[in-house]
Amino acid sequence: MTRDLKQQLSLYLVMGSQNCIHDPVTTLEEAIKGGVTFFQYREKGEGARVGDERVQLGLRLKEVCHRCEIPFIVNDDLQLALELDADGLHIGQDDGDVNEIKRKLGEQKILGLSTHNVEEAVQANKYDVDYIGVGPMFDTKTKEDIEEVRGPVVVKEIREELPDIPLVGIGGINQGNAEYVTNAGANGVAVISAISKAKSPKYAAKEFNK
Ligand code: 3NM
Repeated sequence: MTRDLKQQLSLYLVMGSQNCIHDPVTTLEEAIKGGVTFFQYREKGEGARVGDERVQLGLRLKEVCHRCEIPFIVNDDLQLALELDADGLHIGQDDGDVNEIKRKLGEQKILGLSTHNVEEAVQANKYDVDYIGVGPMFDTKTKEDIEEVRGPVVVKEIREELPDIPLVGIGGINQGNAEYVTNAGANGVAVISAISKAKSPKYAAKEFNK
């Protein structure tokens, strides 16, 4: 796990059991075989596991990530990240004091922050965050409360302001449109359904790397 963060972000799978059509542990294993380089456990929304089941699935998914030497990140929930001893945490704009969260998480851990425009990205860069997510790139049915879709042009605008910040695009990205996001300057793409709902998550991931 010593690779450069920007490289590690190249194919970022975000997922919880509620997003999967196959067993989530198998989905993750297959996706990593196909080339996924970073993973976020996002057990959230309708049908998501709660309580101890959420913790137990997290432990199993972390074990897969570590066996395959990719980072295991937890969505939103600092307490869960600490309990699972995750490699990092991904938070949204309304999740609280970013620097305080990083301090509680641990300075050596990875902290990601969702952003939606240049202003939020510039602000994120002043905080102690390791990478930013930028979305939504395209329309998506996976998340209901998305911001206005402005597309890869937002990545381009952010890249012009912040040439060095590790950045992934998210929202509606698939094997056919991912190149617009990376061509705009993203270090990688973060996807849910294009891999988690694929008949073959391994093949689906491979198709991104073409
Ligand atoms: N965040 P899919 S869009 C988790 O815009 C998430 O910040 C978004 O799912 C944002 O790859 C999104 O299936 C859902 O479109 C991404």
